Amino acid sequence: VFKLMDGYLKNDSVSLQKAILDHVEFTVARSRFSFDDFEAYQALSHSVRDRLIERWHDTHQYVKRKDPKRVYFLSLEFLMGRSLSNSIINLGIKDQCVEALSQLGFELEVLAEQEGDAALGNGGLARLSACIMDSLATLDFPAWGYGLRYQYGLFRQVILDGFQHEQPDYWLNFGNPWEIERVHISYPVKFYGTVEEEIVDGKKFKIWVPGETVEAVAYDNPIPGYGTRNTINLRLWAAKPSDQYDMESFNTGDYINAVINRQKAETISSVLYPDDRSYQGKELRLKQQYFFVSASLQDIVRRFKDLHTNFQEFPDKVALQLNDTHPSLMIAELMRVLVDEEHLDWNEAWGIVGKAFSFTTHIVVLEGLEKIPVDLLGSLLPRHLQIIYDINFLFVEDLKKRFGSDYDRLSRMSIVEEGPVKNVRMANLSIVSSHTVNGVSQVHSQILKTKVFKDFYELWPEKFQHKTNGVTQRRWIVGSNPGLCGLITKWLGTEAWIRNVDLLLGLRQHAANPELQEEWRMIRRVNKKRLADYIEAMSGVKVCIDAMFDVQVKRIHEYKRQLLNVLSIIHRYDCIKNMKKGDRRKVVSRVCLIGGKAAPGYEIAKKIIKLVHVVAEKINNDPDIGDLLKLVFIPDYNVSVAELVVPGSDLSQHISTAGHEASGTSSMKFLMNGCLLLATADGSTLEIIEEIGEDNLFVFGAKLHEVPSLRDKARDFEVPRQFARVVRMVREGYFGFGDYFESLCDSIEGNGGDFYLLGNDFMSYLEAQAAADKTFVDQERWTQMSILSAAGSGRFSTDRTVGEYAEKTWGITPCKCP
Ligand code: 26V
Repeated sequence: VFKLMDGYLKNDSVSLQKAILDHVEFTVARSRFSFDDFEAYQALSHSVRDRLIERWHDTHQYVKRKDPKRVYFLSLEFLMGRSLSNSIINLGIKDQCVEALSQLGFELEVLAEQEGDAALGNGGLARLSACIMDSLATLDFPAWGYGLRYQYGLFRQVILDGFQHEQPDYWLNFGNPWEIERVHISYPVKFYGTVEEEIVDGKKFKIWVPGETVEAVAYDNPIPGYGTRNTINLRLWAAKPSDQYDMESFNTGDYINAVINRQKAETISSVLYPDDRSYQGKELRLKQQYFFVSASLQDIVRRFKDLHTNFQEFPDKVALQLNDTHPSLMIAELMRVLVDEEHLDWNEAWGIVGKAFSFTTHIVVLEGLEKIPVDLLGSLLPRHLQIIYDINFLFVEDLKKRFGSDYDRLSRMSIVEEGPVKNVRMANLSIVSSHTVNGVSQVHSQILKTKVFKDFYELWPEKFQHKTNGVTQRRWIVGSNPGLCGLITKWLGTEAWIRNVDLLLGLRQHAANPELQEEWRMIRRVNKKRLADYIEAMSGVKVCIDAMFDVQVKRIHEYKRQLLNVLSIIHRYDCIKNMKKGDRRKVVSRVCLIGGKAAPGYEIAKKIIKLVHVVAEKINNDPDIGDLLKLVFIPDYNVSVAELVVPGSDLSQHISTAGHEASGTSSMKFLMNGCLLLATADGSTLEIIEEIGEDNLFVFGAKLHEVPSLRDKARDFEVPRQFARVVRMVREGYFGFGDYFESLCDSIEGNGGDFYLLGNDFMSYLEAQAAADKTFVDQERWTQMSILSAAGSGRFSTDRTVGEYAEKTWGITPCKCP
């Protein structure tokens, strides 16, 4: 219907308008003379989707014909957020869409708001996956993403009386125009059963006789590149009952219950695990991981076999990137396929595995590493457990040759952890089986080599690489801050920075220019106004946009120290209260915003959320304080809330105890948007300091090398009286709920010591805060720092990250669709 003579859909506003109206009538099934915002959103999305599909097809055909080496980005989590605006921007059809809609009486921005977030992930690791997909597409790399299509994404956070409650995120309720259901692309995934032997041509082979089969069905999500036709695929798997699933129940004659039982198969992909700190050895989680791994590998092997017969060529055509250890069962699965099904001998298969996999870790502390109880693995995947044991046996034999009877070392490095409960250490498996291992910031990669994976580094120094994370400027400037985007383009005289972000450096030379500064402030003010309106709508708190918007938004964790932030806000409040009236005029007004989700079982994190609310209640209703200080908790922080918050912030906080944040990526988004950072010398902040210079942000706190000795001394450390005072206020119920916060206060003052060193960093934190206040008064200086921040943010684009992975880890080159 839509195709014109040249075979492609047209992107002018008239064609788009016709497409929208046709979709209103034939897809949404409404009258083209009367439809509401949501229906218009649906119709527009389908019009955009059609255009995505064209390019996605072309990309596939072209890449298939060229058959270059491809990278498969394997991740259990993707935090994609909304797709409409991003797709329109990357397709380069924004102006046309705006025009087409305006003649129909609609606004693009309003329609975009109709879309719910795709929140198939927890935090940093998952948003990184999404940014990486955008860069892979934009840089024309032959790449695929693989993930799970959870029916329930990350829980929705609802605040009742200041407490977090979790509600289901049934995001598919109103349909999802961005996915393509591929009913014909499905694979059986097997569980349980036994391992037997079979003889083929006189040779013995192990054969897994599984007990249960579930079907994995593909849902494809086109990911368009910017300024290119290349549109890659994010393939997400959903579980469905297979024809064989639970046939026994049918044979017993209980038809209704048998049908109901079949739905159990679907639970595998039903819900995302929301705790991003602890692995609890739950069977469902393990099933999810293997379900993902098995389906993805069958798909990858099928694609390989379409054009190749010799598995020795596999690593020349396939790079398998493990996003943390979550997909690392694929190592055992590839061995199983090669040895048991393809009948390669073990060493050949092992050589192929070792050339195919690369592994990125996103954790800093040993305790954060994933372990799977041997019993659980043995019952769910008996053959895989054997394979892992065999890999380990050969590995430990090698170690013995090298390190003799250094049994401590052998037991630390072993893939199998002995003890009352035996576990498989997934990171050890991943390191042993991959050709490269990398951390996500310079300091993180260093910590891996010297601490977390020290033994492995000593064994294989050449395996250890480093890749600093990034974020995509397409979503985080062009999409979320169109005002700044236009201004940057104007001053650089080109839009080229959207694909080549190093060009942002060109802003440096104008940083002191009053004309740019004025325009820069204007844009930032508009963004602040938008954020202020949102704050008021959601919390009822009116905030003044002349105040400094001071923001900390991220998952709530003790190590991220939201508590330190709250304590300093209490201190600020206390100071203002105790000031003479006349002195209050000198106070720099602040609007403090804190947002983020706590894992449902994380008691302390939940108490921090409650504390923010009680402190906010007191401060915001204190007539002595007025506009000098406001505190607001932003509920249900997610990607689309971030798109609103980031451009409207003046100061953003990244204040983890040194050595605890592997990288941190939200700081990079704030930096790109010209928000100043208040930060500790941790994770990627160290590189940000290197790039923009110490003078252009506010750094404080203990340094990495000081942390261990400070911890040793923590018990004897005499905390500053200002710190003791604010903690006492909380403990003694100044804000109400006294008892309730007892354990929270104990976590920083009790016998366990102040593990995250809040007391220790408090004074230098207050100094950094004071420096921020002082600078804010000097708006010229502030604006200059703001411009220099954005100018120096180029290094923190995933375009750079992905380019480095492609060259140094995956060995792939661009394959640009003409
Ligand atoms: C663990 C678990 C355990 C149980 C199931 C669900 C789940 C999901 C995630 C995790 C590990 C989370 C690790 C993570 O998100 N790390 C963050 O990765 C960012 C990207 O590299 C980095 O910027 C952050 O510093 C790091 O904390």
